Amino acid sequence: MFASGKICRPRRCLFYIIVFLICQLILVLQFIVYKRNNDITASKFSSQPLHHSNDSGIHFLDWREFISHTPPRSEDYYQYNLHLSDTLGVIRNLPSTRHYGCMTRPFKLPPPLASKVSVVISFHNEARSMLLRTVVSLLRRTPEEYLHELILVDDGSQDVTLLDDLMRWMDGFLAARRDRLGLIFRRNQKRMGLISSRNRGASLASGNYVLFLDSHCEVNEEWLEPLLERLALDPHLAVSPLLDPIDPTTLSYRKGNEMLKGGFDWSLHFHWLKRQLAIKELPEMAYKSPAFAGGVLMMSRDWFLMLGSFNSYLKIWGGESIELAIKLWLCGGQIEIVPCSRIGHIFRRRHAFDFPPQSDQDQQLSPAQETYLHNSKIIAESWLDEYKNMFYALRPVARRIPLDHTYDEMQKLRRERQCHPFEWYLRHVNPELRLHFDELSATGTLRNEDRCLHARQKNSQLILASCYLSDITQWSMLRSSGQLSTQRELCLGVGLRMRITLQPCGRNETTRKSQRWLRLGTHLLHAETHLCLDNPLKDRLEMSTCRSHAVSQSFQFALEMEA
Ligand code: LR7
Ligand code: MN
Repeated sequence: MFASGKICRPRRCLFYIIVFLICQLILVLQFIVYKRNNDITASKFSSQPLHHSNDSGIHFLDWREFISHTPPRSEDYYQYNLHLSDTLGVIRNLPSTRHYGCMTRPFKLPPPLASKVSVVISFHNEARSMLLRTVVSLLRRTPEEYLHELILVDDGSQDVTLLDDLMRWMDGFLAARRDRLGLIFRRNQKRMGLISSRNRGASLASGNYVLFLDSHCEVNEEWLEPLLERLALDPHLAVSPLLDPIDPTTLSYRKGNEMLKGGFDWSLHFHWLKRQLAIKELPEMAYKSPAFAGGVLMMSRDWFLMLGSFNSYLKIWGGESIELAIKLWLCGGQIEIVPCSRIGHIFRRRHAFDFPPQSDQDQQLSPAQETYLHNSKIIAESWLDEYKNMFYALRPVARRIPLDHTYDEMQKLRRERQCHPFEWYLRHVNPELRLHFDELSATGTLRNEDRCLHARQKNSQLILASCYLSDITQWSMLRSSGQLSTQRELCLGVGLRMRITLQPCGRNETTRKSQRWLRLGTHLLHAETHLCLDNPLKDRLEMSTCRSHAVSQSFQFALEMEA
């Protein structure tokens, strides 16, 4: 048409072309501005402040300025890469780690007015850039109509101006949205620990749900919707998202494992347990879990308060989510992990803070050990009933840790809410932890020198692996009947050519006889063959003639039951 010169004369054509090009340019510019504001990626550091003043002309803090007030500290102080965190910007794109199935279906959302969420974050000595990224990821990736308020509790951080600066920064960042979002800032003049701080935050919450979050997290796209969908089904349910690990050195965001459930062992340490898929169950479906995925959880605020919040006798750090999990299950609640909801968390290799020494600090324990034992002892005494002996047997030093209160309150709660005994939890929720105590003579890991007996999940093979004392998947049990079994009800026997076998534990006389072991000091003698369990090559069990001083024939259980 241009060539013919009939429809469009050359000057007019030129005009059209210029208009067309200008439109294109505007589109490109809009796209660039959009990218700058929304997607500051790890590789593309932004030099652009997000907001630094509002219409009233008041000067608000620019995020770079906010971060620049970070007091100089060594890397050890935070236990993650501070420099990288500072250069990463306030938000970055995260890889989508959840299952494809989560993206292809809409979530059934409850009405926003009855599903307002209060997010509680307690922090102690967190780097400014890290805290900011946690907060901004929440603000950007949470539907406004559900995010009711943010409650930030500064637990006595050394950076004393942080909270004030953060308030100023948030005012600028939120601009007009400031009126629609509740912001509560509190500072503990004296450090109280995360458990009391979270309780303090929750007591101020006015939303329908409370969510507790660490201060070095990044929530991923559409993290809240799958949780809300589940919570709407049952007012007594509590949910955890699936945690995606963020590397403390590279800050790279990886995919968390959706085949794990939360659990704990008898020393009351957190453990992951294997999740088994039921027939027709898809990996992305929400699943029941004996404990939360770490300390991130969301539940009805009223239900949380009714259960007495986190046990306020627990000190500083540790055990509170296990305690809440036990009391929740026993008193009529349930826990689910929801793999369609993803939150990234920096798993630090060691604590980034000190534990204050106890008033009557045990000289043989570090303050961190003593605090954890103190908290575990409270859980054992409040909830474990007769099974608390299992805890004391594994942690005998806990017996001498003084507690400054009695358990009347918890017993009252248990009575009032007609909570089940702990036995119920073992039977219905956490059978992995269940053992038949009456019949047991010894249990725990079975150790020969520095190796421990381990039953491989895949082919039920017995191997010797390094010892993780509290890994319950490595626990063996010696019953009073002489049967020596692994956690999954398989018993050790001796088969053809004196080979050690793992077979289903026999109930009849004949199989029982071939599965009977006797103890001669630390030796394990097979009753039928009169041979001893031996580990001559350090990686394979064999049967051989008993030799009284052979180290390779000496096996110790972590836990001997009292006769
Ligand atoms: O004295 C303190 N006061 C605090 O406010 C000590 C810590 N804290 C804050 C701290 O800044 C952080 O935000 O408490 C939070 C947890 O402390 P971390 O991150 O140093 O320890 P952690 O990651 O090992 O925490 C895990 O165990 C804790 C036991 O009390 C809590 O249950 C945490 O929630 C738990 N974190 C996770 O499981 C990661 C998932 C959370 C998310 C998202
Ligand atoms: Mn953490």
